Amino acid sequence: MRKTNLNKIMTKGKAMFLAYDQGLEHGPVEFNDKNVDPREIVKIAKEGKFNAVIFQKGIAEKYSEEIKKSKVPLIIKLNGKTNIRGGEPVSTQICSVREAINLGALAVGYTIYLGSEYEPFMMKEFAKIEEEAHKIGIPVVVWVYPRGKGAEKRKKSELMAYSGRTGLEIGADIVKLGYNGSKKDLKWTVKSAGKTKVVIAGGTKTDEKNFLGQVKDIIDAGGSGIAVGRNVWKAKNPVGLSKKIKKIIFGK
Ligand code: FBP
Repeated sequence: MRKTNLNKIMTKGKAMFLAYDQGLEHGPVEFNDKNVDPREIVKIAKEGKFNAVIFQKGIAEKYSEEIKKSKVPLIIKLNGKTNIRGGEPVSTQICSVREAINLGALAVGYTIYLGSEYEPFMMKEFAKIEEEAHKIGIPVVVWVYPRGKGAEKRKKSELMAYSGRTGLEIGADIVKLGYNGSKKDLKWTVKSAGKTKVVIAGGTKTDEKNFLGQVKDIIDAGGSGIAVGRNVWKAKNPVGLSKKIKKIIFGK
């Protein structure tokens, strides 16, 4: 087992990741003429000094030249789904650890819907990925999103900390979760996640002040940063906003 090196995708335990898998998760409805082009995202990630950019394998392969040239570290999401099917949420593996590494990934990501009828299936797929990636020292990021029948019955405050703890228990290096808006809950979540780093997702586009407030909350709570998409690449000035995020996370 090789030691997992987080330094390639984090700076002293902190990170800002630019997520761009929404084309699969939500469809191009999220995009405008500019940000529909993955090259625009690579540009924002580079100029905004993100620690890494997160793509699905198709974009990683078709835009490999641009990604390599930018020198922005790459995280490849190994599972995904569209929002067309409906029903109990389930996300299936569509890329292997080996394929991701061959495409230049320095870390891999996977989503688990906690509380879904299909939770055991995703746990099992994740376990194989985690074992394979850690055997060769590749960091694993897990998106833990409570959804589906089981999650509906539980309190949001409980679920956020449970998501963080799940990341630790299943062997993720970084757990990405949705922020419920309570700083107190977020502190408990970070504590519950122990040595697993916690980053928050951005969610639907909100005003800049509100979004930067969330970034501050995660840092105040002892968390590691953000893995954000829409709030950055949908912003009027994505690079300008990235600089503000960077200042909150890294103090400069
Ligand atoms: P955002 O910052 O745009 O919310 O991105 C974070 C993310 O986890 C993406 O990686 C993913 O595509 C999307 O949210 C999933 O969205 P949803 O919450 O609708 O499933």
